[in-house]
Amino acid sequence: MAKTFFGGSDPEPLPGIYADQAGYRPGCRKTAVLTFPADHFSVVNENGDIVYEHEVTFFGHDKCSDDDVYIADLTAFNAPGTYRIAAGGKTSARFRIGEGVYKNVFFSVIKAFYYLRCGCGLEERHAGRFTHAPCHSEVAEVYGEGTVREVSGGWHDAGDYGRYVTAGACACAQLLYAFRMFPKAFDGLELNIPESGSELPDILAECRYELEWLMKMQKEDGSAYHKVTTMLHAPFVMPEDDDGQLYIFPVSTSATADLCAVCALAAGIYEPYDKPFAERLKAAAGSAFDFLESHPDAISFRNPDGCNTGEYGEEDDTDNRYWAAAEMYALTGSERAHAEFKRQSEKLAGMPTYLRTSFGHWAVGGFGSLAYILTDRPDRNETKVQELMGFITGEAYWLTDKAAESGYGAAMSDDDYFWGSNMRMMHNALLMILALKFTGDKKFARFAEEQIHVLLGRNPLGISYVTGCGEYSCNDPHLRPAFADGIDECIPGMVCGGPNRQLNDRRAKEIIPPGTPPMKCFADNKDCFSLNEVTIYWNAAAALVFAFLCGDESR
Ligand code: 9MR
Ligand code: ZN
Repeated sequence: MAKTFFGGSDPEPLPGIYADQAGYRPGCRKTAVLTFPADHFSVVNENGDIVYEHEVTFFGHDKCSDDDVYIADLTAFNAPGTYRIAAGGKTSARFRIGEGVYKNVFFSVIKAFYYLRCGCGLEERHAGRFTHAPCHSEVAEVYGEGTVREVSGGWHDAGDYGRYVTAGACACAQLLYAFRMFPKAFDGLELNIPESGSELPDILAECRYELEWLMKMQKEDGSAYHKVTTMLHAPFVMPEDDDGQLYIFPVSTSATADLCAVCALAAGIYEPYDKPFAERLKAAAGSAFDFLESHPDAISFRNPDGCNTGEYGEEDDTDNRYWAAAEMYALTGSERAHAEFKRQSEKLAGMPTYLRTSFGHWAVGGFGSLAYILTDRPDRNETKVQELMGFITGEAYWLTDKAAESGYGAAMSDDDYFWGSNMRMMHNALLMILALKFTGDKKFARFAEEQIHVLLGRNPLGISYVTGCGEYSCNDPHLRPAFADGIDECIPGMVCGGPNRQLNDRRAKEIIPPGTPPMKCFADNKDCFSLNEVTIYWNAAAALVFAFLCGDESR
């Protein structure tokens, strides 16, 4: 069982040698971090034999953790196996060296979506011990109207049981792009889900579960309801025991645009496998697009009084419309969609560049840029494509500098440690992966992989932020079924939010002492929802990076 780690004010449970607990691939750079001085380190195998020795080098002071960092560089050691690093009488957590070291964690972060399915039961043959009865399958009341609709299905968003259109569209898009860009990673990836064994790749079956729900959230006029949740977050009960009244909350243009975008993207991807489904997706995207066109002003969503579930409110929807237009253009090649893409691009030109390079959940323009860059429509504007690739590559260069300055190799600065910082770190990795594709510069591959090392344990708390993945991994996330099921081990493959210097929940403020360095503002404590909750769009962001590591041969 994974050891519970409380972080914050608790004494440091680990010895100060921090490695990626999944491990490292032969031929790749392999470093672990020591937070104490030592002359030499050893790599020790499972029999306790020393198989490699090398000197430790002093990196310097690391700002985000306030640690003095020393590096154990074992790049030259490539023999596959299971090891620990030893230095100064201390040893690291276990890790592996081998080609397939990310395979299990890649599988787990994707299987996690199945565990988050809503509106069905999870059966033992697919879910092992983590079963539950069907949940949230009753009709929901349209808030303010009193009518009801059937909107069952989709994934629970997170540790709560809400289902939110923008968040869901974004997570689904990440997975679909992972499949589109790195199909090799999904070759033979059997998820053991109810749909397994059909012609449709399992990853697409899992995404379809969400897409079917998203289409239920679309109104007859093409617009999309923002979310379906209870009025207040449920207590820590199993999903089938959450019996609060379900409400469907009002339409927003960000939800409508994101639904349009992801359905258009999906229509192209499912077309070779399931034409009728692709047609339905295309029709849904088309009617959402029509709605947006006839409603040029943003319709924003705000939680009504008395509702405390996720808001995902966005005042401005330019980046959402930009994404929708780009996907519609890529799917249909229509002049109308292209013109709309140009219009939204011009609007974004007067706004910060990150709006065209971000991948969710509050800024989705990166998907729009990617859709435009990846399309092979002959009339696309090549100058625009170069410009967009330039934005992404420019950011990626800046990120590699950041990573090089960090003792832990994280392409992150103090300000990046906010709610869901692991998503920021994974998005940064994605920008570097895209820059690798655009430029062929191999240093991007190396720095992208460094972000995974940080996620999986080479960090100042020595914790793997993915449940069930690593000897010292998060095990107590803010995830309702993980507690209500009475099983000590958490459902595996859940990516926790990560360090958050803003400490946005009461418990985090109580247990993390003032002045704690940003990269240490974390506790694996279920009450600290602003630190260790899980969400579909954090998992999906990590899945994309793992797909690169498992499916890209260009390194
Ligand atoms: O991930 C969201 C984060 O960026 C916001 O700062 C935070 C507060 O608005 O909300 C997070 O999203 C949560 C959502 O509102 C409800 N489901 C759980 C999400 C993750 O904590
Ligand atoms: Zn449910």
